[in-house]
Amino acid sequence: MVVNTMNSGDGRKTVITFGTFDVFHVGHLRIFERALSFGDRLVVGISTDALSISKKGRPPVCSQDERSAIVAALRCVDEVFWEESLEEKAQYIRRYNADVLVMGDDWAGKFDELSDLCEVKYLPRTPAISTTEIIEKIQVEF
Ligand code: C2G
Repeated sequence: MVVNTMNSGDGRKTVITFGTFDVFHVGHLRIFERALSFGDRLVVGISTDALSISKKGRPPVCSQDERSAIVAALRCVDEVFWEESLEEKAQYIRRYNADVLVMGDDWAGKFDELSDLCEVKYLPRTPAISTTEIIEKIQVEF
């Protein structure tokens, strides 16, 4: 079900997305740019270090404060907040009056149940770049 009313009340369409964004790379930037194309403002949930460890089984290279400082400084990002749990998306969507949730297609189908709250979109990942690949490359070549 597509919700086509603006949740933010000021006529601006709010897009929300989430991630760890560790060792920030062009794949992260491209998902922000594409996400923003579905609305007027972009709000980003930055996974805390604790959540990132539970998601990825290792601590992020960059601390939550460093990762959020980088994302918050981007022109295409209007606001950042801490994502403390994968199960609290409905609360975050309501808190930020989000009209659209955008995630990479590695999460395809995982958040469909939220489509009664907002539009849910999965976008193709940017090929041939990932934080894991960057870390492996540095470990091998440097
Ligand atoms: N991404 C992408 N292309 C890449 C790498 C990442 O489009 N080459 C997207 C991912 O699909 C995701 C976002 O960038 O939507 C952030 O990726 P990660 O930092 O790896 O975050 P992730 O572990 O997917 O966290 O609640 C959801 C989670 O917090 C998402």
